[in-house]
Amino acid sequence: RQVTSDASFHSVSFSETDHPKVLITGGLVELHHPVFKCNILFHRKRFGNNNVILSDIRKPPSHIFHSGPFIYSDILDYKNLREIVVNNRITWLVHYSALLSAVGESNVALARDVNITGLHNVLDIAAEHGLRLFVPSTIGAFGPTSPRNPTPDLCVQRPRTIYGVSKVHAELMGEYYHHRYGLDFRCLRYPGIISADSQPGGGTTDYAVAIFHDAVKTGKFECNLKPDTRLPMMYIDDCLRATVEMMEAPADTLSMRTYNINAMSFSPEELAQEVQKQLPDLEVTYDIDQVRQAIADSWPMNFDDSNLVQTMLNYIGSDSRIAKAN
Ligand code: AKB
Repeated sequence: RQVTSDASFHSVSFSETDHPKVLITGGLVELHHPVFKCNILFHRKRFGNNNVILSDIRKPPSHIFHSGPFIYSDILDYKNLREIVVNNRITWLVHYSALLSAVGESNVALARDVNITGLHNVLDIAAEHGLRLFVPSTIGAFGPTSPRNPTPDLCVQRPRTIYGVSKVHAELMGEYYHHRYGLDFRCLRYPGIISADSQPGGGTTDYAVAIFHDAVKTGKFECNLKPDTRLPMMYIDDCLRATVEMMEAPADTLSMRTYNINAMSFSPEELAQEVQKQLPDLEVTYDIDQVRQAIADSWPMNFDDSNLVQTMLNYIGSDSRIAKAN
């Protein structure tokens, strides 16, 4: 699959009156995916500045604060979250709050609260108010007994991290609420997300973000995974495009509610070689973090996302505007 640097969309446009009102929960700093900052800017550009509300428990940096609506929201505070949804007439909820894999292992109690209790609040509020809900899952929802090369959508899922356990729980709870209460739950299992303009966020795949920062700043990079550790990765623009397309897809085109999404797989030594093509003086050394290495060794090496590809092809095929344009 080709990785694109430009997020060109399947062209669904929203009029002034039918646009979704989106609330994005979570994570301005280390609690979060590197996806976040770009996601805000991206959703705002697409749906209109005032129709995307960013929320967190932390004070946002000024460029985020001034770029559009920001609101205090604690996903562990059910009443607060509900009030925001009601007062702002939210229709779509994108739930990014989560502690990632490595940081989750260093604070299991907090990870359990944020990733599991927080999810319960979000599910109940979304079901109660008829929201469309997106919750990202991850390659970390698989474990050492899952097939690793490739990993299909449906197979054994016995992760060994609190992050992975909480994400399997999120997938199953979301699907249960869908079948039981008709909740419009949507979920993509993200690979490691690579973005040059965000900081690593407590994940196992963080090295693939850190290498760019360190290469430019110091010309040296110390990798905490073994050189041949192969993991699925995705460029941020591709991830954002896919997420919005998943949210926009008509419900009847979705054959499942939780899909793998794939782009590429590489190892630290392969990434280092590519970066060295641009910065030949970059020095790369290895100092293995045993916790992260054990996590990475239990995760997929290659992801099979053929079900998602088929669903998106059906979606595009079913859209008469696209059919006419072609
Ligand atoms: C992590 O490494 O924990 C995350 C992920 C793959 O979900 N980036």
